[in-house]
Amino acid sequence: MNGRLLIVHGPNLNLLGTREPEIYGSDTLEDVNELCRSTAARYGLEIETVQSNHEGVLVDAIQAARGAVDGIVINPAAYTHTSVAIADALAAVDLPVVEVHLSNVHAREEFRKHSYVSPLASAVIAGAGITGYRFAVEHLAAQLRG
Ligand code: DHK
Repeated sequence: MNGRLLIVHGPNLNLLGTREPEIYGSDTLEDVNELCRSTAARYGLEIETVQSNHEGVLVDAIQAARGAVDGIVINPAAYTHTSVAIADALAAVDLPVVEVHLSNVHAREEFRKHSYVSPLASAVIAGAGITGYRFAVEHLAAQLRG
């Protein structure tokens, strides 16, 4: 299978590895990207990745995904709970989306339980740590295979 996935990382995920490791683990963002890359390769898929701390940059990256990739894995991080703009961009590009959270957002503060992205996602994975990204890529690969 040939195809491409876009892996989108929201704000503060550039600090993975040093940021609250008891919540987010000790793997770095590069470790996450490498896991996505190696998992995707098993299915003949390539990945592109983007991380930004800026909402508009993430919106631009999602818009650019239309016609360029076959699916999106996104951890919108804090924008999960606040961003109508990111949700609207995901709806606009009409691609399969998997939402990933490293932590179990449902076992944390009340405000983390609401996601603007979840209604648009074909799967939502939370609390599996970095392995959640592997599950997300595998799920999209299965979906794309039909
Ligand atoms: C990452 C963040 O930065 C938080 O703002 C979210 C998410 C949870 C995660 O678990 O990966 O609330």
